[in-house]
Amino acid sequence: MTHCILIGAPVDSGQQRPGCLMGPAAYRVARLADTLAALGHSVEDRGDLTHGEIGAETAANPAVHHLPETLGWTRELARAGREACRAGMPIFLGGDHSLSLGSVAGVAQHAAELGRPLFVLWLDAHSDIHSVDTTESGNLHGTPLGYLAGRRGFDAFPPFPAPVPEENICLFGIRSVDPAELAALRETDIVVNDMRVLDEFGFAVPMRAFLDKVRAAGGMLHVSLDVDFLDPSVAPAVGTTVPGGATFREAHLVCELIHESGLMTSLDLVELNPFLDERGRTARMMVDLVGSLMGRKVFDRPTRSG
Ligand code: 6HN
Ligand code: MN
Ligand code: MN
Ligand code: MN
Repeated sequence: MTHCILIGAPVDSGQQRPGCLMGPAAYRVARLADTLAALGHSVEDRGDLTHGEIGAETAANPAVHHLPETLGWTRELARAGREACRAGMPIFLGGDHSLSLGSVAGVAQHAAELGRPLFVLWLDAHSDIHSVDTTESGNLHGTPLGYLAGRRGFDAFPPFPAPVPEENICLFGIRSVDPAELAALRETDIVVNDMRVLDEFGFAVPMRAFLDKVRAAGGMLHVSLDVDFLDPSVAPAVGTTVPGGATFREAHLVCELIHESGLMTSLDLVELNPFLDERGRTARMMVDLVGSLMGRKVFDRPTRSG
């Protein structure tokens, strides 16, 4: 049994299409807490955060927008995330993906305090490895992986508390990468499981390989689940749909494998835009995936932990 701590993060400053701020409410309406409780977990809903006081920071890159607001969210999420890690498993309810600038900062700080290595699994259509300097859209939801890996180009941000080593980061499901991101990825040892790889080997083999690595290192595992990891046919409620994503079963299998590993210690649910949904089906799909991540299964199967 896990103590699940829900942290609402109605962040929408990281992109320009209104609606992500309704995400936390949609997860609650889709009965996230009941789903977790039915699996035997305790649930504590800490409500929604705000971005707190904001300054007047500016970026050299003229495309960048809403920098002070995003910095405000980053500070608040890092604080709340670190605090929640001490009490249980934080589940961050987004909000656009810029929330991971803060959520992972809090989680990384906590892991460093425990002296344990942190691993990050990025389930996404995109690689999100821009910096404030390289983003062309100016949408800071395209930057969190660059920040948490400790890359350059984040002068406006607080230094990332304990950068995640490149080889501890795994991209899974990607199929849309900007030129500057491709150049960045080529410089790194980040594990890139793009759709080309997953088409050839399936989802289970590369996922198990990564989970085995986390286990062998005694690591903590942060999972960042972007709605657009899923194919738009099963998850239309996202502003950045890309065809060719994970099917219903592929996504559940990934979540089931993560559960069976017993390794996940924190989770982001990001990019849900309920204004784009069809009768709540994407919100329900995401809640069902959390069910699989937290132990829902058809038949008993041993869970490995540690
Ligand atoms: N996401 N690479 C594009 C950009 O605008 O920088 C898309 C970013 C998508 C962000 O997946 O959270
Ligand atoms: Mn505001
Ligand atoms: Mn993303
Ligand atoms: Mn994405």
